[in-house]
Amino acid sequence: MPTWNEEAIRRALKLYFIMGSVNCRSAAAPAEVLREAIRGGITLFQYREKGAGALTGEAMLALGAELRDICRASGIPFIVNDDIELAIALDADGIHIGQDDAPADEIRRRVGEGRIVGVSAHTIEEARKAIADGADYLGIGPIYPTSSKDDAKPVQGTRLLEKLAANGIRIPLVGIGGITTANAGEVMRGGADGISIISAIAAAGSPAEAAHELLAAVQRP
Ligand code: TZP
Ligand code: MG
Repeated sequence: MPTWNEEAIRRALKLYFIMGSVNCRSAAAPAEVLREAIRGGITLFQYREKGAGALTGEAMLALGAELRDICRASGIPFIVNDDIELAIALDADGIHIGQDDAPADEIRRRVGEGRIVGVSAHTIEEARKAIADGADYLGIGPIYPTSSKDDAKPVQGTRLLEKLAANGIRIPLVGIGGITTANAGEVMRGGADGISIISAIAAAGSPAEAAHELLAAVQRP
């Protein structure tokens, strides 16, 4: 298993694509959307099988294995959202957890050393706690309004990103929520190492073109 030092994680966070079957346009197969997104230049992928109509059980596992294999073939790290058993079953490169899940140190013990553990944080206190618990990176948001998460917290712009920087907090950070080519530069200037995206890639007419444009926006903030 590769070692994930801080710099490798920072680089991987640049264009972090998150997707499950419910995020794809109805006619588009998730595997094809992921292949296109990789072609467009995504640097990290998270399998997030959540929301109304999401797959469960064997079907969720089978799609996860298909998406993992696509990532492996292209050297893109594969992260699983929330589900420890699924992350282990898929031999994922990492897991992303929220504030309703167990603390990062407990999650790391359960998924095993060598896997990336990312944590969503909405306040500086949550960020400090996640860092103390050994998180590898933090997801900060929602930065802008999003319709991809039913229980999203209030929109906060780039305020928390800026507050973390002002407090000397240097853990790798990725912004999330409503990010598009039009506002990606603002997120990067706010102090993020990268952007995480669901709909601006998954629901795009061309996920490859969308990813390509987002990567350009991240690289020239
Ligand atoms: N967590 C905070 S906002 C969000 C998640 C999973 C959804 C982001 O999706 P989109 O479509 O990029 O706004
Ligand atoms: Mg959760």
